Amino acid sequence: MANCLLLFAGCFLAATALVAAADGELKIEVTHAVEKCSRKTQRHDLVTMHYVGALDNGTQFDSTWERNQPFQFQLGIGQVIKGWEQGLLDMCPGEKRKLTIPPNLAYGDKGAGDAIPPGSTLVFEVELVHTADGPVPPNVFKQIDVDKDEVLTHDEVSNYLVSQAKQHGQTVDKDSEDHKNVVQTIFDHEDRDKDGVISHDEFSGPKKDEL
Ligand SMILES: [Ca+2]
Ligand SMILES: [Ca+2]
Repeated sequence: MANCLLLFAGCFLAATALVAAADGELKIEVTHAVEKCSRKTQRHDLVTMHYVGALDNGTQFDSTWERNQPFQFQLGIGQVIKGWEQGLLDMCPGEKRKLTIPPNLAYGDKGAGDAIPPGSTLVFEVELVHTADGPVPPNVFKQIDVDKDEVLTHDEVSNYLVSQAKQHGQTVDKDSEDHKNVVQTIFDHEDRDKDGVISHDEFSGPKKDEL
């Protein structure tokens, strides 16, 4: 649920940049502390963890323990919900936390699939298994903004997605409804002021040249 199966940028844009209904605060409780470790989680780390996710009414929707397979992802590049990006930093392997994540830092007023209704507050019990250096992400904004005018148009985003798909050996028909929907979904999430372009400020993906 939290990971992104598609390999191009539109995936994380669509998955993470959700418009907030009302802003709530992330609550982080350390349920098992680990005092000393040689390395704590930081941005861009490749993180391996176990988690169980539930709605705030207690309904569980996912558990890596039950699947017996920890989840791996990279922190700080928009692969996961914001509550995770913020709530899993500075953590030692073995440490356990309980994260209570308001909808604006989770799946917002859209929800996710059947399991997570719109406006859900999510409760995750997480255990960090392992953390290691990850690759520094490219400046995706720059890659998309071909004409370098510091805003992303529909065409630029569309061309970028096509080229990314090509790199992964897939062909995308620019005129297909599916593709248009993907681009539109990105604009629905990213073009917050609805002026038809995505500004540098609005863009939620990687956009810095260095750390
Ligand atoms: Ca541009
Ligand atoms: Ca805009």
